[in-house]
Amino acid sequence: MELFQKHIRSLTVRYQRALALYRKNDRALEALLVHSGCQLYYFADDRSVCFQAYGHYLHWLPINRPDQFIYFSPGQKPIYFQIVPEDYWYDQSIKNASWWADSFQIIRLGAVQEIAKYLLDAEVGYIGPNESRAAEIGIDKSAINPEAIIHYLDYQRAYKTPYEINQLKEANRLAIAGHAAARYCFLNGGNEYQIHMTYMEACNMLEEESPYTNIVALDEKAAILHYQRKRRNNSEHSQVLLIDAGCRVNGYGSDVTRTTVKESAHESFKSLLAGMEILEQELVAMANPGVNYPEIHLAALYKIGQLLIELDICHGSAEELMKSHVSHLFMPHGVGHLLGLQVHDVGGHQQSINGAIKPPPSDTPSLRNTRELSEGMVFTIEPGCYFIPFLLEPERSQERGKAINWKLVDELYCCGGIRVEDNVLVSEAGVENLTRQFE
Ligand SMILES: [Mn+2]
Repeated sequence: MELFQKHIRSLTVRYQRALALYRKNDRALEALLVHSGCQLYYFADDRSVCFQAYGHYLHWLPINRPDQFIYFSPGQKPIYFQIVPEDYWYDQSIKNASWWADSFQIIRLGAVQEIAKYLLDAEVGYIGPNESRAAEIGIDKSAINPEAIIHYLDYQRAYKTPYEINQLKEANRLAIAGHAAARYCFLNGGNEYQIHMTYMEACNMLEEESPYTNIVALDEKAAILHYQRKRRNNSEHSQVLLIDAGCRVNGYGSDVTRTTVKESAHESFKSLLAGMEILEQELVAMANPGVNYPEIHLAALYKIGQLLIELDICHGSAEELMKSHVSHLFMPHGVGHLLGLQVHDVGGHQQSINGAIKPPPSDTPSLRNTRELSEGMVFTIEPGCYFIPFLLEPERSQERGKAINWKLVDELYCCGGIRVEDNVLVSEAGVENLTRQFE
């Protein structure tokens, strides 16, 4: 697979630059060892925690397994230290597919400690989640996750190679098949559990293979942003489904949310959903090179204010609702985040390779992306509008609560809320919606 080879070549250039940046007490590093991570266990138990390999390791290799290592040294083919312990409790075999395996010199070992003899006297840095593992291999403490290198790598992760974009597209194609099946299940009376299982089956996916825990919320539960349960009770009278669910392909996750209503749902809520669908696509169209991501966030709040006024859910002007933060009560999260090997990908607040941070606006501390958009970036656009009693009720007796039509809000609490989320690529041509192209 030529695209993967090109991807590895791009990574090679990045890692060379990252190494060039590092110099501490006049010492340079000659090589980097990138670790997938260690298997974790629950306290006082032999049951293991579901393993998720570290992002910078997955960037090189689509093998989601503990204690695998990439050894990068400039001018040398990257080495994959493939650790395959002898074990009859678990399947430890790893199948090397030529499309990725050809890009590495593969050294198969039975135990992590055997790596040490390959490192010899080289000054090797360690990139990974487990310091004690690094120490076992003989890495100097000062060379574990050197800040300058991590900042550089985190920052660059936002720019996807054509190989990565292909993985993200495929992850979207699969997710859309799942969303279509979930919608059908809901319209035919399925409960949260059944909708969840239908989604998983349509994506041909196990829970541990999914990029994040599916959010499958009916009616009032749609107002809980990360609602994590799956109710099995009778749901034939449910009016609203909010499902936030993705798929993972070679480590790359999609992150897609759809809201569906039945014909019999509250008229105002149906209009709100129609408005949110349009609004979301307007926001996607804004995502051009040179735009600061927080501008899209502010536009979302403004447009939601307009929509709430148009539908008589709020009174006044969109400017007033922004100023009084009433809009924020209806969308209390950021409009999206960087996407890739992690669903909330790294480097969202970083402004440069040296780690300078631009924090999110103080009224939306959960905005996970404050970067300026440029070609190759992939992120989500996910405006939402919710009826959250916890946020709205205290305003009933307050001055700014006068801007809210409480009679209508009381009727809409049972509908929960709306979120519409697509995955977006900034391309040469401007914007590419990685999600809607499969619908
Ligand atoms: Mn998301």
